[in-house]
Amino acid sequence: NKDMEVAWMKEKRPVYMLKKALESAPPARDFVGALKASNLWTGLPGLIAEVKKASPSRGVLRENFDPFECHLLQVEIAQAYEKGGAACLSVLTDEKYFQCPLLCKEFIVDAWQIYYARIKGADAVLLIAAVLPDLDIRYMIKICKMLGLAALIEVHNEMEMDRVLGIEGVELIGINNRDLETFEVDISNTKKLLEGKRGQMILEKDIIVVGESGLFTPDDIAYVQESGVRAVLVGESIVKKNDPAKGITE
Ligand code: IGP
Repeated sequence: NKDMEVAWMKEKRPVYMLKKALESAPPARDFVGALKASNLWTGLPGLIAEVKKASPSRGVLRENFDPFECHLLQVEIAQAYEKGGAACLSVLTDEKYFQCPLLCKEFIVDAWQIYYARIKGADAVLLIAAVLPDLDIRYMIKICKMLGLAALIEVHNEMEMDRVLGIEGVELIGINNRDLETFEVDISNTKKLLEGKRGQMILEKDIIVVGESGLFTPDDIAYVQESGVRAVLVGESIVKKNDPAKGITE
């Protein structure tokens, strides 16, 4: 994504300067706590509502949307999500406009990005097992803990789940229904993985599991909830609605 590259590259400060700036920043908000509270109050999975302009598999989802040069529409959609009862938001990290805790939805490949995300107001980051070796995940979780950020560790298959189970300090696991290599979506992936031995171990550990991608209807939500997820990450189906707040309650 070219927009994304440009945004990251504009920031030139090294880690020690970002650390210094963070000394006077307000603490990150409790991302996991917000999901748990929402799940408890509503009896439904806590919603992480995602704002995105386009996806590589689905193309442009909304026109007039430039999150970096003109983020007004992003702000509007996100505020509508908040009104609609989202527990958290998933955004391209930028500015501090929102009430709900924010997930920085980027491909994190370097620890520097985590500091940068925190500077930009993120309360959680996404760490994708498919792109990060275990050692990096361990190290990045430590940095997140230090900064008060939640780490959403994303897996797509048994093998990645097995790797993540061996890592200390994981409290939030996302199961992506979308295969990032083929873009194929299958919402039974969440159920399949959670029914397996490793899935059961994760649920017993009181790790919050987030069902990710390809969820469109209340039935889809109920379907993944039955297998034990306590939160969901939804983008396409709600970002496309004329009224995203209503999109959530529908
Ligand atoms: C949202 P959807 O199908 O509701 O728009 O999916 C979110 O799960 C998806 O954007 C996502 C993603 C990712 C995209 C989750 N993890 C990793 C790219 C890379």
